[in-house]
Amino acid sequence: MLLIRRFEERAGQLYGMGLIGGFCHLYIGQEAVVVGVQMAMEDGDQVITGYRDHGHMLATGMDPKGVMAELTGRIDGYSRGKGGSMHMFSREKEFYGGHGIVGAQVPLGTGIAFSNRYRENGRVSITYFGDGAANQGQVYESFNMAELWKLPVVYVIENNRYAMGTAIERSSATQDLSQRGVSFGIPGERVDGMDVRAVRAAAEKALDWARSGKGPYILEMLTYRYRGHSMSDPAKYRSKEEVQKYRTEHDPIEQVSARLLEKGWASEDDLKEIDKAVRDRVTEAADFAQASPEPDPSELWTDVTVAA
Ligand SMILES: Cc1ncc(C[n+]2csc(CCOP(=O)(O)OP(=O)(O)O)c2C)c(N)n1
Ligand SMILES: [Mg+2]
Repeated sequence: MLLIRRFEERAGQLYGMGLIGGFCHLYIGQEAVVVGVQMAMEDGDQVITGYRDHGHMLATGMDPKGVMAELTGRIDGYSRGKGGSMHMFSREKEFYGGHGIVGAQVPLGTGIAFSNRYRENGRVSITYFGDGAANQGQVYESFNMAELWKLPVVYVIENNRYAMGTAIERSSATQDLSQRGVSFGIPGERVDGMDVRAVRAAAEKALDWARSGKGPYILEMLTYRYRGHSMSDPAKYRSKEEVQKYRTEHDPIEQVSARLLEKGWASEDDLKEIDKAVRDRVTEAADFAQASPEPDPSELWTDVTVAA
């Protein structure tokens, strides 16, 4: 969680310095979701998500150097500098993007689950999407097929209460998103997405369900993003007090630090050392990214389409 937090802070800085172009959606505040789910996963399980994807990549074990180099549009990035923040992939780590079209990853993630079922490989597709995406039609077409064919997919809805500048109360007729699968017979659960322990426990249950052939499962993670929707956000749709309240009372990392100290499992010095090690890793990634060259203009025609 700390690696994601520090990585995202640095990405925000590099963006401010003009080193990252295009879109950039930071994951700060939501770290417990991907980390708790990842802890429940087995090797070979796949992850797919939308454009707020840096945390998901780091959680799968993708190299921060390659992610940062991609953000800065360099040749050593995961998509050789041509995908940027929203379009990175790693077959090795079973990470399937990175998708800019809201909700588009849901049928794709369901398709991955179909492939798992077809091949009987025992893997589960973890398909993440937001509270805004939960109102997309394609989500419900996917739910129908997933339950009909008992596909091994866990839908993780990251409900951070806003879709760009629109609060969920203004856009959703029903706001308990864990129940969005009821008419298809898909079970769902609401989870405190700021508590990594709660996320892990719920994910273990959901993954067991899907892996044992019972079909899809929905986890609605109640979470919060501290930063703007993207790097250009007028921040007029919520109060500073609301953001502050989440930061001080629910921060996923602070919760863990406080628990470690309270139980005597770590000292202040131990925590400082962990923070330093993480900061060093992020600095190394940022230096690597800036030292990596931009792609040659001839690269414009490579890796863009795959000939059959
Ligand atoms: C089909 C489509 N419609 C609209 C947009 C513009 N858009 C980008 S992000 C976003 C909000 C989605 O919010 P949510 O699903 O809650 O995810 P979050 O950004 O909170 O992680 C919108 C409307 C888009 N990219 N694709
Ligand atoms: Mg949202």
